[in-house]
Amino acid sequence: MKKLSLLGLGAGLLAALSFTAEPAVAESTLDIVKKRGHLRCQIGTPAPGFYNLKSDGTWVGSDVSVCRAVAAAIFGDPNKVEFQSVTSTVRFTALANGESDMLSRTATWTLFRDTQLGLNFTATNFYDGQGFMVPKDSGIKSSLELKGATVCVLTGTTTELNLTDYSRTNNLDIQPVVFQDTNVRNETYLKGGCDAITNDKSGLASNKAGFPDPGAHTILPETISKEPLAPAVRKGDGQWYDIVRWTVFALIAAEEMGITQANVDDMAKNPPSPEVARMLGVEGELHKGLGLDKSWAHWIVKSVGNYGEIYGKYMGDKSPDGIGIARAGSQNDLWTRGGLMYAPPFR
Ligand SMILES: N[C@@H](CCC(=O)N[C@@H](CS)C(=O)NCC(=O)O)C(=O)O
Repeated sequence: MKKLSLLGLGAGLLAALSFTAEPAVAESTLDIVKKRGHLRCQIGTPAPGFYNLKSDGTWVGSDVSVCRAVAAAIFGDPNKVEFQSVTSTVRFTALANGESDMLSRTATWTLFRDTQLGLNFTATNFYDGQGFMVPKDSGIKSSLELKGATVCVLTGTTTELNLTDYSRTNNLDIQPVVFQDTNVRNETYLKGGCDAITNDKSGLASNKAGFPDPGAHTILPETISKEPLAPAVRKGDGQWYDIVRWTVFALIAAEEMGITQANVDDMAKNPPSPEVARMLGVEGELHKGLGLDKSWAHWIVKSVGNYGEIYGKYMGDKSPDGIGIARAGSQNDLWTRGGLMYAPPFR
């Protein structure tokens, strides 16, 4: 009897082994992307800072730059991307269904999303938190004054869930006014259809920057949640997960090592340190595990710059495309300056 059940266990193990071995022979996401000739990257509907559509039809922004960086890592060309602009409501199903290869659109990394939607979040590229914005002439100075207020919010978001938590915790009896479309939500707020708007604070800065009179609105001081925003991939392809994750790390590490879009060619010719040499593919074989060319990280920085350059262009206040969020000393600064941006070693 004992022997039999052990045999049974052995057969079960064998069956399990042959089953788990199957995905290894299936075509990898990297192969599919290479064969197709471009990356399919999901972003949001136009929002300054993250993913903005220029009048000539090109997408720009910090989340857009991550898509371009992954394309550069694979093809050496940041333009080999098909951008899929989707709303918050459908984003996760569209990725899980295989309509896109990755998602890079202000998506908060949570336990539920990371484990129950067929997705994996890769690496946080913006630490955010939820806040409220009100018309300046309302005189409201704190979100704790929003008792009984109507608040415009997007559905399918952590924003909607946090709003309910915050209202319950503080007995505010807030009345959510729920939208699927960012533009309709913004228009409703601007017409006075709700007392406040709630969003990630970077999202509020983005919304404000797009309003006809940005100075007429105030972002209230409270931050009511943690919103680590991170690109996500479909579960089940570890190499693809690593490619997207290490693309984000390459952007951060490049800033830490002082590698910029302007100096990356010189750095590769004359690396100032062994780690720069390894990262830029001049020494070692680090690219092999990713299945990419040895110049993958060089191509990334050459194409989109390092993390700080991207931040300065799109999230900061030093360029016309920026949305004016100060970085110095914030969570989005490098760890060497007191922030949370930290990449594991390139070795
Ligand atoms: N971080 C939150 C909120 C995401 C969110 O809705 N972000 C806004 C930022 S402005 C957005 O994407 N709006 C555009 C859209 O929904 O297409 C989440 O992951 O649920």
